Amino acid sequence: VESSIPEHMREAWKKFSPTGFNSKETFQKEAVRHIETTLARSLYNCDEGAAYSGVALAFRDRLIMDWNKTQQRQTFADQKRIYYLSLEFLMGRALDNAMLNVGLKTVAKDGLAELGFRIEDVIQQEHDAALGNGGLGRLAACFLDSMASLNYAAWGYGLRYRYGIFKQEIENGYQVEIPDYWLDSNYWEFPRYDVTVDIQFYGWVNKYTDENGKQIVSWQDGEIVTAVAYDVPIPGYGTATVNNLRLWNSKASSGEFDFAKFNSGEYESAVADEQRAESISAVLYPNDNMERGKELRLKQQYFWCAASLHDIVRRFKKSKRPWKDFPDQVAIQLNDTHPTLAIVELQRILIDIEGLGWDDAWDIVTKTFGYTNHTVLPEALEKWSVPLIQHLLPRHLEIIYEINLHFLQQVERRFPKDRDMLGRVSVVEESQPKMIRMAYLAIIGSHKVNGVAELHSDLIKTTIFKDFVKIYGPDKFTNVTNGITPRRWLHQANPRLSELIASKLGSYEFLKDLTLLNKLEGFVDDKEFKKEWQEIKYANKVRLAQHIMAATGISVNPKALFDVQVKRMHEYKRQQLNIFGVIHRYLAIKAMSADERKKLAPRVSIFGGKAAPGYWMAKTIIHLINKVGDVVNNDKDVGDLLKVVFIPDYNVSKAEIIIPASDISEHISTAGTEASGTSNMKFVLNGGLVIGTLDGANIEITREIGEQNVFLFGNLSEDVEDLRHNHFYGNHQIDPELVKVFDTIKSGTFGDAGAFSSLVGAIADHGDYYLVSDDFNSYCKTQDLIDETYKNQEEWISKSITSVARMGFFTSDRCINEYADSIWNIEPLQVKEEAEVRART
Ligand code: GLS
Repeated sequence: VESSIPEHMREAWKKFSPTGFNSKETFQKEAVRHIETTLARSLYNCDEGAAYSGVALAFRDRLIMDWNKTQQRQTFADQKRIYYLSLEFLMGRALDNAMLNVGLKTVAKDGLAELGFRIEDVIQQEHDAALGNGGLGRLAACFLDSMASLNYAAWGYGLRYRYGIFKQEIENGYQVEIPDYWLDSNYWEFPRYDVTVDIQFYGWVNKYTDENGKQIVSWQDGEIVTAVAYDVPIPGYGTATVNNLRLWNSKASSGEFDFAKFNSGEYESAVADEQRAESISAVLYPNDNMERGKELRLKQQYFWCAASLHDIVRRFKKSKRPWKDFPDQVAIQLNDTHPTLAIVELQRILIDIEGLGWDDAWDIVTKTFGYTNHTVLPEALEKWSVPLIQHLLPRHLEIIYEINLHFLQQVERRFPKDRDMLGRVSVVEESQPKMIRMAYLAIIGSHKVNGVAELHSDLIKTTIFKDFVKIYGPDKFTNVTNGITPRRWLHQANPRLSELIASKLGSYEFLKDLTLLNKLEGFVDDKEFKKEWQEIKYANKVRLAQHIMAATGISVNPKALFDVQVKRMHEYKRQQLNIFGVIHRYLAIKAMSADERKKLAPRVSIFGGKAAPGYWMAKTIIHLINKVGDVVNNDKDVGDLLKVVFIPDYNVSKAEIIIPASDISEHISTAGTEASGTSNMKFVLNGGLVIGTLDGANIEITREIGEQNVFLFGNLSEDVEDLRHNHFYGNHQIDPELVKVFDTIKSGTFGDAGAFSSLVGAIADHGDYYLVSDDFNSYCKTQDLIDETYKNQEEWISKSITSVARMGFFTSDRCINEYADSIWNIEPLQVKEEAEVRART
């Protein structure tokens, strides 16, 4: 690796290269030094926040040393790299993860105790990095963790939003959104003011022939916004690899353009330009599984794609290789269609700037990209209007048309008799206005397309992308079932369970190879082990009960069965089915004799999740949950038999408290709608059982852990179409028990019935698109079975242990290896310091 410092002058440098702490004393020294100098605080005004800062800075120093080395090693090795492009990275907190991966948490714990602080309290000071909506963003975060842990040379590329997903408060039962300004005291990012890319918008396309007769295309004028890189270190577990997540921040370009304005006295308009530029990376769009088609969103997408592409190309060009080698050095994975413009941008760079011919360029492009689809919901499939693209990105629109032309010609040659096919698969939808179908563009520009669970990958091949399977053949389409990182979702969230498992398995090796969990099956009949297992679940429930009390003022009994549904609020996820089931239970309890009540297992129904601010129906469901809670929780006659809790502001760090405390969690989407789901995996890995439909990854979880360990219910995805048809033609009777629930709501038991009329009406009068009434009966019966099963705690714990033992498949390490093998064609980079890192505790 080159250096500007002459060889003979490197001695002093090497002598003073920092080494970071490695013992309790040196940790204390570093933390105190940071508190007193970096933060200018002292013994007399060091609160938990300042203690957090000192510890974060001390660990950060250690991390950076490995980070620098990793980057040098990867540059030196000059091998293929993975670039993971995602508009969302739902990282959560970083310190605990850094401690685990640096491997000096015990040292920090003891060191902090002597300084007067509890490590748990210090860790909780950190603000979540919440640059994502839900599963899609959290998946990206788990993937970064796995890529680093497996020593892949990988970069994440995203946007540095000033505001992450909003904070949710509940007022009078309604969701209220509060902006999430998260950047104060964020020690985990490094601005790289010297790494910038100028990004162009608007303008026009100039075409002419130069003196050599060559056709020149140039995109001229318009507006320039500068992208500034902010780097976030991503440490791997049990290895010295620390990868990089590069987030782009937008700022006004400091080109002559602006100076001219300032100088000509247009101060105010220059300031306005500046604010407009900064607004590009200002805020995360708060929709999950829903696209709104806003111009600023398209600007975000192009800004981020273009900046990332130029960065990647710049790095490639340093290697001085010929362009045809690009796909051997670069694999770019598109996390959903949000980065599809990267395909167009690379083609533009290659033909307009680097002077390659169309076909050579296109060959490079398609070998470079892979596209992951994360949903089949029509409202989530991205389309952008042609006039909007024309205005914002005139050259890109031309290239899109040309890509489409080449593609349609190829289709026409293959299917000369199928005239309708051309209209169906065209990237341009012939609507008013015309729309660009981003998913089609992503398929055409990639060499592999994958879904995120088996059922989902089958569905995309037989429904939304059916024609493309005909055109390209089935091999272009593949499945990589999602996974989760066991470091965060077992070890960090549930340290006692992780420790118990390690004590039985002899080491923490299972955190690197999750299939080792299968050895736990040997202990399902071990009385002592089962007791400890149960005690840990109970302790986790006590911790959650404390959180519920602090957050909502509701007192819940940790001995009750905790039934949890936490995820984004969405009609397809059917929180309404759950709350109707709760109302049904409430009515049943009210009608029970004292004897019957004694036999019933007390239950706490726990909900959490954000609704997109513009999604009225989802907000209505939150409102109903809270209103039902108000009535049920204050009904003395019901007491502990039933409590209903809505935990506000569900996020990654709350998930870490909630998930280990569940007895049952709900994954009850209409079959065929939830592409995968990933919290289902987290709950089972933490010893909770699940109630679920045969949807997404529930199917594979069931296959792995055994049908006897899952509470399945409801209709199958292959029957959904017929069932919807029945509703449409009025051949459907609503279950009488559900009618009673509706009558109770309509009678005003939970407050103004008018507030819920659209929710009830959607099911009773408007076709019940999500088939709540079709699955209600089966859902309630399955809930009764859960009550019965829970009474036999011996059996319940056995199911819990067996399930955990069989969850090895769902680690994101397995996913990443599958992507590396079947899509990226890349091998890990060996790291020799690995053993040393793994020896640290
Ligand atoms: C999602 C799906 O809805 C989830 O089922 C899936 O687990 C996740 C990650 O693949 O992607 N798609 C989406 O738009 N948001 C999601 O969470």
